[in-house]
Amino acid sequence: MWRLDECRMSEYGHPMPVAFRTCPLCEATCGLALEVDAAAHTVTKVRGDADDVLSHGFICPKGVSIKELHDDADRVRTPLVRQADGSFAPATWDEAFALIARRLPAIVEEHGRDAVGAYVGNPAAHSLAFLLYGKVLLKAIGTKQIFSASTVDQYPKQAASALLFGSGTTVAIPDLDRTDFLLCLGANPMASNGSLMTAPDVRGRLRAIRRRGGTIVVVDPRRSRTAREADEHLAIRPGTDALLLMALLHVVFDEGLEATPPSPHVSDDDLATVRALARDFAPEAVAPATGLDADAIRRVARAFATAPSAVAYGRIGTTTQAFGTTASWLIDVLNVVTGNLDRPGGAMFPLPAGGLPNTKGAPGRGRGAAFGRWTSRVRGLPEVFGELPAAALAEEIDTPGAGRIRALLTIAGNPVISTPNSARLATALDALDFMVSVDIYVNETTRHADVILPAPSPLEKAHFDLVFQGFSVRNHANWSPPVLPRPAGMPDEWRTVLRLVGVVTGQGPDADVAAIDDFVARAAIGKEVADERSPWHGRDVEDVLAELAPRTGTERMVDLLLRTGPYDLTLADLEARPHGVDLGPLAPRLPEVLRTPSGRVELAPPALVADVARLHDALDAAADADPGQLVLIGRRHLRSNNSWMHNLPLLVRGPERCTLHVHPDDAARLALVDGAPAGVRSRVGQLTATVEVTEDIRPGVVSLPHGWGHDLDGVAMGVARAHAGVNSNVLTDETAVEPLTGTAILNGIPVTLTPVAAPLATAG
Ligand SMILES: Nc1nc2c(c(=O)[nH]1)N[C@H]1C(S)=C(S)[C@@H](COP(=O)(O)OP(=O)(O)OC[C@H]3O[C@@H](n4cnc5c(=O)[nH]c(N)nc54)[C@H](O)[C@@H]3O)O[C@H]1N2
Ligand SMILES: Nc1nc2c(c(=O)[nH]1)N[C@H]1C(S)=C(S)[C@@H](COP(=O)(O)OP(=O)(O)OC[C@H]3O[C@@H](n4cnc5c(=O)[nH]c(N)nc54)[C@H](O)[C@@H]3O)O[C@H]1N2
Ligand code: SF4
Ligand SMILES: [Mo]
Repeated sequence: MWRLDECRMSEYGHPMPVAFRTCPLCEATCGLALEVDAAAHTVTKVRGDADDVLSHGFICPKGVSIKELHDDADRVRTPLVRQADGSFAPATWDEAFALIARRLPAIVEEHGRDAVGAYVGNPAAHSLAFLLYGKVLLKAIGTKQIFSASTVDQYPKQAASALLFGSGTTVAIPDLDRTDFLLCLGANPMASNGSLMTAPDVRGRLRAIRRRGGTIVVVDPRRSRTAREADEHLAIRPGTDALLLMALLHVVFDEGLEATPPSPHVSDDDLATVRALARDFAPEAVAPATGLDADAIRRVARAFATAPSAVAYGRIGTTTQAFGTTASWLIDVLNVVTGNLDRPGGAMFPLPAGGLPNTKGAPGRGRGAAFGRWTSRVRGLPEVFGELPAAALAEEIDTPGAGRIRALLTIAGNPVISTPNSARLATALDALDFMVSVDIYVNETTRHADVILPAPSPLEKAHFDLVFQGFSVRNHANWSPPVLPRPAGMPDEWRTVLRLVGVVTGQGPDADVAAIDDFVARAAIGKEVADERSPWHGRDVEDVLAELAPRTGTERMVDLLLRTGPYDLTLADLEARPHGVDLGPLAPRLPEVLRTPSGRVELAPPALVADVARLHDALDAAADADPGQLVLIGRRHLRSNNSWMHNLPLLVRGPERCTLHVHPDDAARLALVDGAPAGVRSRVGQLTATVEVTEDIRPGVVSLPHGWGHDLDGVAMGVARAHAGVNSNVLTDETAVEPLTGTAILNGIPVTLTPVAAPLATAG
């Protein structure tokens, strides 16, 4: 099934076919060149694809490890079904689906649709099966109990973007390759390879900024690898970015540095509102709370506002914190007020080939965003983008009453490691009547399942990064056919999703997947033919369906999206271009990109303006804060990927990565020793971590990466168990959520540290 795109001679002198495909492992979407050994059903070598239109040969160690992932003997290859003794036994697909069809509909029948919960994890955002059919499945289940990794991640940014621009996928992306000034808050793209900013080879792109005379300022409590690439590093106190941003705006307004007019797409009233809001946040006023020097804030504000172009960009450190949505909003307010929204070198809107909500419907105006259309059963937390907060998943399972979750479906997610108060969630999962996981490992979460349905390896699946092409620093499109055929009996992942649709819609375990797929395609075509702006407007649904034949499944859906998308492209066009199609630098899209009711950038959304009261409280609270209180933040390492790639020897070798960073002053004060264990305790839990004393962290702050803690009973990942580490989410607090989106506060957790020689009292 591989294509002979190119042929190399192997070191033994026989020809080796090379296949090209996009790496699905992170948002950078690098092009890989893979030497294929079809006979052995594997690849022999992984390189960067020098001709890839976006990544130009860049690759990171995770991309190289795709071979180990494919070969990993612990990767699940057949359905697993829990036995009476609690162990898993392999089953056929028919047996697994027969069991699901027996159990799941019965629970719905007895307890209603909301008795079934679903949690969708991060890899689903890179998987065509879930991107194209996940909504169909969730709708078919008909439950409000939908959770995902997005509420431990980026929803604050998407919510702020939806309020400003009218849709949650209308995110303004830093125009990294043309900017003269990058203000990077709470992101470490040198390790993460960029997020909500698809930009392979971040290091090259950052260095190019400085080479062309530009400036980089990084705001982070840690001197991260990105901070080391910067001209200036502001070691902020965790959770206070919104205060800093207010102070930057204060200086811009106070010193008359705003662009005039900043944008024809912003109303004078909204501008006046944000100007008035910033008045109380002079640099001197926020200095104590942020821990930053007022002069430094003034200097950065002036430099940002007077640079030929500039862009503020924030990620995890600004979203999974107490002011996530407000900080995300203020980042864009700073971009707008300084004239940097929608201009080259500023924050711009991509135009992806597969389209987004901002390429559909009437350009320039829309219904805007609505949140809180329903609330969670136990805590009354608001719905956001059709989901409830992941921080509320455990209580929705373990709190009795009507509407309690009794059955759970996890899809490419590991919430036991990734969401706050992991211990509570792990216990709750055991209280379920039934659990199904679509996943490739028996890990901390899936070990609780009754049935695990595996997916093909990434090399056995087609790939098209539908979402992240829409967050890219350059417009491009790249289609990857499978590199290797699927093993006998292994269905494509989209077929598994649609077979689940069959079960939950009462069609039994053997529903006609092809018929469901046709139904979905017809519905999508039906929308296009009814849309007067679609190239298919007025056409006959069956004619269009025939035109797309013989493609089915994800291929047909991608072809459909391309043909109705903003460029004149078909899937066949992309199939002919294995290195992708470059669609040019980002171009201005205002006002066409907007879907707000006013047809403007709504710079002062009432919900966010109201949240400024909490910022005032934070200023007051800072004055009374206990200076000795340590707070915990997270971090990422280049050779790690959330919780699930620690079973790959290439990535875990070398020094221990799951260490607790502690500043020398704090270590001395608390008698903590580099390399020795320390007890860490929070409101919800405690663990023991290895201390790494480093000047790179701000005093008063400690940092532990997330995604570790693999030594739990039942985890069938040999390498990961041997490099278990500890789970930082044992410490994070499920009751601490950002109020606007319910996103978990994962940065800024109050903790106490003790040398481990002093034994800890039991249970926190
Ligand atoms: N404390 C703290 N917690 C955090 C974060 C933090 O910074 N600090 N970060 C948060 C963020 S940003 C995220 S995105 C979440 C991630 O949270 P999750 O998405 O819940 O966790 P992952 O570790 O990404 O787990 C991915 C799961 O998908 C499975 N998988 C991998 N590939 C495939 C596939 O092709 N098909 C299927 N079906 N399954 C597959 C893996 O085996 C694994 O079980 O964690 C969050 N948690
Ligand atoms: N190698 C690797 N790459 C990844 C992942 C991975 O696990 N490993 N995960 C992927 C995923 S799912 C995501 S969402 C992205 C995330 O991408 P990034 O957001 O770039 O992720 P991090 O590297 O965790 O960087 C967050 C930074 O925020 C800082 N920080 C913590 N609290 C605060 C705060 O209150 N204020 C400020 N200003 N900074 C703070 C931390 O010290 C850290 O350096 O990475 C993706 N890429
Ligand atoms: S940076 Fe991301 S996309 Fe690129 S090779 Fe590494 S994991 Fe894959
Ligand atoms: Mo994420």
